[in-house]
Amino acid sequence: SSPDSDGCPPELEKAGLLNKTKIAEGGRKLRKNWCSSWVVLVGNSLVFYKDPKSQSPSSWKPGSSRPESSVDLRGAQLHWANELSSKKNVFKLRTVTGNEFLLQSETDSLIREWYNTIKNVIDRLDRE
Ligand code: I3P
Repeated sequence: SSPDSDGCPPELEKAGLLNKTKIAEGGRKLRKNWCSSWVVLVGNSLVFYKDPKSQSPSSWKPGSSRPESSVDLRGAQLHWANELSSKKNVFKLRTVTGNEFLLQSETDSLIREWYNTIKNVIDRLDRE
């Protein structure tokens, strides 16, 4: 994203591999398609990249790979959503535009860290 008013690029808060599926687009329900995704939280956005492991080594260069999609966290809602999946450790992220994602990890501590970090960003933006 673009530099802030102080001229500094937004800080990278967190990055890692999570399982992801989009379940709604603009409020319209979608069929689940779980994929492993490289997720980066930077500034006010959650940015999704293809899992580098699913790409050929030659096609993936750090820094030059294009995001698949990105989510604006301003006004977003975050909820644990284990009832929405047969998988464990699932939370749902809903954007103001009505896009909904499920994110999941087999590792309890990891998913809790992601939940808390995203929640902190959403809460900070709510107070602005
Ligand atoms: C879906 C697939 C998903 C599953 C989903 C199934 O079937 O098995 O993994 O979600 O369950 O419908 P398909 O591949 O035929 O689309 P979970 O893994 O999150 O349970 P759901 O329809 O109950 O959401």
